[in-house]
Amino acid sequence: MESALTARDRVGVQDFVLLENYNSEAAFIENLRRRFRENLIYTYIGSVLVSVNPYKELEIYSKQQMERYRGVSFYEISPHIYALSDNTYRAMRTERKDQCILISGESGAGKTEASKKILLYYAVTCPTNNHMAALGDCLLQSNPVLESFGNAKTLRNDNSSRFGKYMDVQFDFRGAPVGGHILNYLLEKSRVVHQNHGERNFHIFYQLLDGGDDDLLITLELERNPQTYRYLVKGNCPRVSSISDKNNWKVVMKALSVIGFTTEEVQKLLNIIASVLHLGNTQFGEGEEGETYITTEAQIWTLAKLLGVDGSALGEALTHKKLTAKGEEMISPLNFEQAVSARDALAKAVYGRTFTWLVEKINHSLALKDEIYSSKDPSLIGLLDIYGFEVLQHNSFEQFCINYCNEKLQQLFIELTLRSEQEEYETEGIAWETVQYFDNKIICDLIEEKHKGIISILDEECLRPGETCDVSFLEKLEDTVGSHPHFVTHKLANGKTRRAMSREEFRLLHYAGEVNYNVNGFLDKNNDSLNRNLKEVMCQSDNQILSHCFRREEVIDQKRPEMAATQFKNSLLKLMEILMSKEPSYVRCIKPNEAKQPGKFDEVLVRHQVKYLGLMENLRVRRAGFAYRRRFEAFLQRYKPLCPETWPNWPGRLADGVSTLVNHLGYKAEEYKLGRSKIFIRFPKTLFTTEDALEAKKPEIALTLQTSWRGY
Ligand code: AD9
Ligand code: MG
Repeated sequence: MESALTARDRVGVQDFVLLENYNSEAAFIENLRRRFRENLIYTYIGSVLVSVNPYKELEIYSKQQMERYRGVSFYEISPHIYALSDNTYRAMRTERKDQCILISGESGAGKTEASKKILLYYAVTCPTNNHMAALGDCLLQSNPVLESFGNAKTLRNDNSSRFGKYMDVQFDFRGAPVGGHILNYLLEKSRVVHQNHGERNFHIFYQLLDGGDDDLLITLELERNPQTYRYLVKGNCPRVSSISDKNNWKVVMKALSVIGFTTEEVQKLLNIIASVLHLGNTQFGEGEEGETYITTEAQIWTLAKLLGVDGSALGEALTHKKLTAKGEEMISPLNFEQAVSARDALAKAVYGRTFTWLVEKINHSLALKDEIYSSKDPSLIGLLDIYGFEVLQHNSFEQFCINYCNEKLQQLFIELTLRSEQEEYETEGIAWETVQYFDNKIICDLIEEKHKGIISILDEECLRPGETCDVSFLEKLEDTVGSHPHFVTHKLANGKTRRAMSREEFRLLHYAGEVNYNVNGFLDKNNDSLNRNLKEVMCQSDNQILSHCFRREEVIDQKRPEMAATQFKNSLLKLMEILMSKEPSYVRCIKPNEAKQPGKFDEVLVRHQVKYLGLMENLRVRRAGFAYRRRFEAFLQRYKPLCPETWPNWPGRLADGVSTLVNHLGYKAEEYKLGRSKIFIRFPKTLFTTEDALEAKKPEIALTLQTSWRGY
């Protein structure tokens, strides 16, 4: 039999707190690498689960595996996303406190896959409620729908989430899932009209063209070839080898019907998707006097039919804008660029609002229906799967928002892990030792502070009358936050120019690394406005989805809605409140290589993520005092065979039993402390020695102990 030591050498430790050299990043990464090589993709840092994307199907997600983890203590068997799911569920049930699972990591690291596995675990293992038997299905089926409309192939991930998602699962008093609710965050709408090379638009477009039957495509007046559509050709990437658009189309159509979309609603939804494609093919010409006209007349009629609006009004609204000056309405023609941008703005608005409608509609199906349940306060588990930190060749407004969101989550992580660690020491009556860590609050403030932060400056610039442009925004930033230690532009303090940066960029020194943002398009994207006459046309649509999305009040109400970045900021602040009110668990996902390949562990890439996810700090905090902690009963139960006085049973107080046991084992005073309900052990070595003693005693006591917690 392989000795315990060699097993540890081969597969590493299953909890980083057990690393002898917990301050060494090299040891940390070596442990990850060993485990990854053995297909052991999960490792703990205390209660945090670190997951490395295997980029291959592992046979660890079966129903039998789910059963293995049900009700079993977190540390007794190998780390798993199911262990974390189960632990969270039990904490919700026993402590009657709402929980949330925060999944973070960069694009392609496995966040969405992790969230789906958690949801599946609950759908399969939780008791079902006869009234609500279909709810688990609805919960699960919401994923393919939202992925179809909200995910896309990017250079980093073939199925990249282009929106943030927070989902609450509600449980009744028996622990059966009875309801759900989704909050969505900032869909990357710019993708509807533009994609970078090698990337695609949202999956649904390709699914419809590949999977929709001939009759459907005829009705929608669509060609099968995606390359026919200007909104689909930009990335020059109509097919993705890892994706079957045809099969996924079937999956999505089925999912829509399970969730409760009627045939009519699906038809209306598809009309909208098709209309976006036709909109992209609507082209303009320039007349002799600079006026713009539509060169694709026939397209406009198809488009109007699909959008359920009047064709000539639509044509007029795409080429003219309506202004109100001194109480009088005036129509003024758009120039070529303005018409193109009005068309693109309409496509983005139509798609973006339809996506929000989809989420609302799904929420409607997931809502607690039965009064019995809504009258009682249900318990919740929230799942957060939000876009990961992103650094592209060219970073724009979207990356700015995504990375800001990751800063906020990191801040929450720091606050909550430190806070909970501190609280645990306090409740157990053990002195707390301070750990140095980088607090990224300074970067969050730089972005979000009222009046002085980047978002406020951006808003001001959007609202300032007169000539404003992206570059004037950059100048304003330089004036206001130019001296901030996390902000850099091409201007050096000595008045010289930093050559490596263009005059259109600013750089933020994020907690996760440096990112250069190009200000081109910032104002437009933040403004996110649609000409009033386009809104007027749209709110008269006889497509119910669109008339729901474009309200009359919006046209009548002249008050300017919040700008995009401020809206996002406010929704994130609300999200932080929601998360702060719950007991958090963390999944920290790591991407092993850029090539999306199995078996490849790129050390530089992994090291970078370990750094910016703050895993070393997390480990240091966890190890600040004690490497290992267990409740008295768990500790005694496991090690009692090692002491004649505690074996087979200790009749007295648990704390005395543990004390007797560790005295017998020869623990020195500096090696451990007894809290109120837990034993804290300072060094992993102490525990390894105890584990080895238990291993040696196994044949003698003929015990069927659980698998050793430390090996696998
Ligand atoms: V993004 O920020 O939305 O761009 P995610 O969500 O972090 O990103 P995702 O979960 O989509 O990444 O994972 C990317 C791909 O990695 C998946 O499509 C799978 O092919 C692969 N993956 C991720 N996790 C697992 C896993 N546990 N087992 C097998 C996996 N494959
Ligand atoms: Mg994702």
